[in-house]
Amino acid sequence: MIKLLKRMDKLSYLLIIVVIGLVILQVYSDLELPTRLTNILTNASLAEAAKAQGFLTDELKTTYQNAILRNGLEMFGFAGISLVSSIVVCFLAARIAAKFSYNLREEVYTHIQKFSISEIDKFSTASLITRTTNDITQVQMVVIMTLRMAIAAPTMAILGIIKAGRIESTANLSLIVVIAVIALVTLVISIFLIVLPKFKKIQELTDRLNLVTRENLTGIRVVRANCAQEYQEKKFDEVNRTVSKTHIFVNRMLNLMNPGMMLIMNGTSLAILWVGAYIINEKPEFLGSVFGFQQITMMIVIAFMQLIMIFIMVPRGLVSARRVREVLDVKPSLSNPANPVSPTEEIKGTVEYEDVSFSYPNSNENVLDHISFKVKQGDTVAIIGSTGSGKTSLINLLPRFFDVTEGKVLVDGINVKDYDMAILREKIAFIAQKALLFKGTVRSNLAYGKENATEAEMKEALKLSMAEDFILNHPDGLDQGVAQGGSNFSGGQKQRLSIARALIKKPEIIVFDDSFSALDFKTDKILRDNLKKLEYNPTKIIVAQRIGTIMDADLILVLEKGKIVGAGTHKELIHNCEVYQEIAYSQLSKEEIDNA
Ligand code: M5T
Ligand code: MG
Repeated sequence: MIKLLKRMDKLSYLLIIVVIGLVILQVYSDLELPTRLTNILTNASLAEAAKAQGFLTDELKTTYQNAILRNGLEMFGFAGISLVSSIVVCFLAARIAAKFSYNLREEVYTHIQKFSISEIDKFSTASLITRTTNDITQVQMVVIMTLRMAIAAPTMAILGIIKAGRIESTANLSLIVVIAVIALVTLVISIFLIVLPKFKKIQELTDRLNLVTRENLTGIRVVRANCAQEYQEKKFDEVNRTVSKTHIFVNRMLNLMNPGMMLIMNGTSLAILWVGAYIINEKPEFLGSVFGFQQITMMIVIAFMQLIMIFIMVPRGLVSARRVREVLDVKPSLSNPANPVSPTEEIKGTVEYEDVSFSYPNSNENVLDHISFKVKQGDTVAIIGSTGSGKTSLINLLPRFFDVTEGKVLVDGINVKDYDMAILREKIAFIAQKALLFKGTVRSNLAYGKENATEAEMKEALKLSMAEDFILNHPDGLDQGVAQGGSNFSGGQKQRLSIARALIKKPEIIVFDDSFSALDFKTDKILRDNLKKLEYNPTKIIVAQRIGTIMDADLILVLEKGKIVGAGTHKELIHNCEVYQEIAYSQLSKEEIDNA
C-alpha cells in the first residue's frame, strides 16, 4: 500500500497536510463541546442551589446567566467550526483519493500495454480488468476512509480519555469506560479474524465472475448455436452463488458488529448515568460533570468504532493493493534494449530466421524446431502446413510478440531484439489470423494503420484490398459504423478491412496469417495481383492453407510439427516434397498441378 501511495502527486501531499490540520481542528472543537455543557449545567445547578438557600442576589443571577450564555455561544461556535472542517475534509479526501486512483489506473493500464501475450495470460484478461477497475476502487475507498478517520479517531480517543480523566469526581465512571473499550476491542478482534480471509476470496471470485460473464458474452453466438445457454447459465450461477454466499457471510459477520457496538455504547451510557445519579444525589453540583463525562465517553466510543472500521476496510484494501502491485511488479519480458540499434536505410525488407527454436513460456516442448530461411526485399514467402504445425507461432516471432528460445530472427540484418520495438513494428504490417476490428468507424479503424492517413490514402488501401464495393460504394462510405470486434461485417469483409488497415501503413514487410481464408477464389486472386503491383515493393510473408494462394510464391516453406520439411518453389516441391504433394493432391486435380 505504501509503495502504491508513493504515486500521489505533489498537490495531493499538500492537501493531505491541510486535511490533517482540519481533522485536528475538528476533533479539538468536538471535544470543547462537553466542557461547555458541563459549565452550563454547573452554573445552572449552582444558581439553583443558591436560590434554594436564599442568597441568589440579582448580581449573582446575572453572573450565572452571562456564564451560561457565553458557554452556549461558544458551543455554537465550536459546533460550526467542527461542521465546516468536516465538510472540507470530506471534500478534499474525495479529491485526493480520486486523483490517486486516476493516476494508478493510468499507470496499471500503461504497464499492461507492455506485457507480452504470455504475461497477459498469466493473470488472465478478466483478472487484469478486475484489477484495473474494482481493485483500484477498493484502494480508493481505503484512501478516503483513512484520510477521514485514521487521524481523527485515535486523536479523539486519546484526547478524549485525557479530558475525561480531568473531569472531577469521576473515578468510578472511568472504570466503566475502560470496561467498555475492552469489550469493544474483544468483539472486533474476534469478528475480524473470521472475516479477513474472506476478503481475498471475494476479489478472486470477482475475477472469476468477470471471466465467465466475458466469455459468455463474447461467445454468445457459439453458445446459442450449440444451445448451450443452460450449461453457461449453470456455470454462471455457480460462481454467482459463491460470490453472493461469501458476501452474505462477510456482511452478516460485519453486521453482528453493529448491534454489538450499539449495545456496548448504550450500556456504557446507561452505566454512567446510573452511577452518576448516585454521585449527583450526594453532590448536586456535579450534575454538569456527569453529563459532560457521558458526552465525552460517547465520543471516545465512537472514535473506537471508527478505528474498528478502519481495521476492517484497510485489510480489504490491502488485499486489493497487493493485487494491483502484482501487476505493476511484473517486469515485461519483452522490453526495449538499453541501446537500440538503428537500422540503415540501404537494406529494406529482408527477413532471416537463423536456426530458430521456440517453445511457449509455460511449456518446455518446442513448437518450432531449428527453423532457418532467408527472404530478400520484395519476395513472397509462403508458409503452408497442417493446423497446429506452428505457422502462427513462426510469424509471431517477427514483430516480437514472443521472443525466440534459441537462434535469431533478423530484420534488415539486425536482430529483432536489438531494435527499438516501435521502429521494428513500424516496418512490419501484421494481419492476424483472427481479423479484429475496433468499435468506431471504418475511418477510425484504418487510422490504426496510419494515424493521419488522408482520405485518398484510405480509399487507395480499400481499393487494393478489394474492400471497395462494400465500403466506398456504401452511402456512409468511410464513416460506416463498425461494431465491437467488427461483428457487423462478414468474415471475408473483416479480412479485407484488416488487409486495408495493413496496406495503408506502406510497410517494408507484410505478414498475412491465413488472411485470405475467407475470401472467394476470385477476390483472393485479384487481391494477390494487386499486392504484386505495389510500387514500394514490400516483402510478403503469407501463411495459407490453399495451394492456389501460394503457388506463385518465390519460396514456399512446408511446415510439419514445427520443422521445415520442404523449402522451394511450387515446381520443386511438387516433385521432391512428400508432405507438399499430399496437400497439393488433396486440393487440385492432376491437370491443374501439371499445368502450373
Ligand atoms: C502451434 C501451441 C498450439 C500448437 C502449436 C498460439 C499458441 C499456440 N500454442 C501454444 O501453446 N500457445 C499459443 O499461444 O503451438 O500452434 P500455431 O502456431 O498456432 O499453429 P498453426 O498456426 O500452424 O495452426 P493453424 O490452425 O492456425 O493453421 O500445438 O497448441
Ligand atoms: Mg495459425
